[in-house]
Amino acid sequence: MLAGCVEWPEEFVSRYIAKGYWEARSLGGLLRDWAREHDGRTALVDGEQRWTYRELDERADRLAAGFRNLGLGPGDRVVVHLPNTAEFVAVVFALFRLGALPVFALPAHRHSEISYLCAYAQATAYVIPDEHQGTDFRKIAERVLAEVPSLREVVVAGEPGRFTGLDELYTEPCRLPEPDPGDVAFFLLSGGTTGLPKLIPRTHRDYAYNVRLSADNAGFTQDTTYLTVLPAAHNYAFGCPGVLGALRAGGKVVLADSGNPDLAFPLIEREKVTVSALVPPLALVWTDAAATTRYDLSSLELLQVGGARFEEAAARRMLDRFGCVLQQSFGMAEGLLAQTAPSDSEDIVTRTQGRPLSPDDEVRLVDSAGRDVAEGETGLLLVRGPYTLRGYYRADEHHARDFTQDGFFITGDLASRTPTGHLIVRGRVKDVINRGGEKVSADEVEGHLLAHPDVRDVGVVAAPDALLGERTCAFVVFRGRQREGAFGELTGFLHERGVADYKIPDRWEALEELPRTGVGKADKVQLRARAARAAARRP
Ligand code: J2J
Repeated sequence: MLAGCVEWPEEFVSRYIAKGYWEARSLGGLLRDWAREHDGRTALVDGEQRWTYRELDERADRLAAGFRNLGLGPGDRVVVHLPNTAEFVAVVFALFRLGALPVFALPAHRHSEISYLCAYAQATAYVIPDEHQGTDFRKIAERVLAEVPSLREVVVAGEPGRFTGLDELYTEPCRLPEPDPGDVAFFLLSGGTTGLPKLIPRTHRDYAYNVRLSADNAGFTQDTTYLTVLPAAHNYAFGCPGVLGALRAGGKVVLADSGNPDLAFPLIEREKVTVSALVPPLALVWTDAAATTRYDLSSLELLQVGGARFEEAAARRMLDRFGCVLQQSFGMAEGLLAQTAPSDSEDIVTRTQGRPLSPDDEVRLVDSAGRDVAEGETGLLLVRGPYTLRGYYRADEHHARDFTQDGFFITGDLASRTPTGHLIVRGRVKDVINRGGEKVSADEVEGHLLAHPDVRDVGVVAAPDALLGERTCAFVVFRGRQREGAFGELTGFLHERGVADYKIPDRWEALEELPRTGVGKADKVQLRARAARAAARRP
């Protein structure tokens, strides 16, 4: 396995293979099988572009050869920062075939995140669109290129400027050895447990299993049309079952740039979409918009909702409005995936986040002393299994904080379990704000703010919010007197540092001092209570 990654112990490897969970096929090889089986059927729809399975397969081969000509090879890290486009799918499969390792950045990321990711991964290449939603990604690339010594190539989908155009890369396919299915295929970005976001290595065989389990659970077939409105580079939309699940089944993937009903609903009608995956705020927006829409949404059979807590009342409203199957999803880029099943009762799908998908997902709920809690009680969720990581990439010094000695991943989530084995997410102990499914690491935002000369101390916490579930609230202690317009200036400062928009605090408050715990750390329990009171006063 790639240096810097933690392998499953041998007894687990043999068990997962013996039980048929892990197959001897790489992700790039799987696309070859799917293309052979589904050949002339439509695989991808992106605006007016339509690619068949054969076309996607050929493009992946020709691009793989192009990346090789650029000097990339097995094990090289490539930060892929593309929006939901057909090119995204072709690029990642090309890299899979070459054995180069895509690192999935989200479209909302900016210079700060990309620079961090490229340096952390020691990336040799960075793949971008020319421009997306008003941002020139080539400018991000210029800055990152100047800062990260390992970075050699920037590849641009669209107008390349001084860089290499993606279209120029397509060339005669060449024979490439199939990567070892047990090796890392790509990296996902962690939503954060503690500290800065970390990289999650996913292997070909563990991820293929994840896709197979979730596609089977959701009942994907050749007749599935999956609408991708969340970022395809996020685990949920990529492979739970998402884009890969639909391709595996021989279905059709429709790529959309956002979940805005003005864009999504006409696509549902035009492409006869049968399934899509949403985060809770988007589910609320869709439920409202569906009441008055003139578009025909009757093709929808299944709506998945996950990424953050989905209130029972909202779930029931959604069921009533759409009259299709609702599936709750509690997943994480680190692995574990719990989902309700289409055959579950209305109570189960509106009140729980479903059951772990593999019979070999070992889930423990423990108290602060690490003992299993009683049936029905809430505990810290630990997990070990055939598609859950055994260690973050190059994170030796934090390993003991994120994993138990016997290899359980400490998720930082609090959950309880019903007698039927369904999980209910109750909260979390990790220092992350879950802003409607988008994860904001408090440490990361605090670090940026502390870099401002006027800021002496800062504490970033979640405040409750009706639409997003949570919003980000920053408590700031200024050096000297707070200047007029100070919060506007801090917002501008974060923008200048290239921090993604969704991480900019929604609320600000100045304090003389931060409340402290007995050991002198910022008392986040008190700060959260304060943020909640403020939110109740001015929603
Ligand atoms: C409460 N919290 C949830 C839920 C995730 C499917 C769905 C989501 C993700 C995802 C994913 C939640 N209720 N239903 O990868 O495949 C919070 C938990 C979890 C963290 C993981 C998938 N579903 N969460 O959201 O890696 O705190 O993955 O640990 O972005 O989101 O975040 P992420």
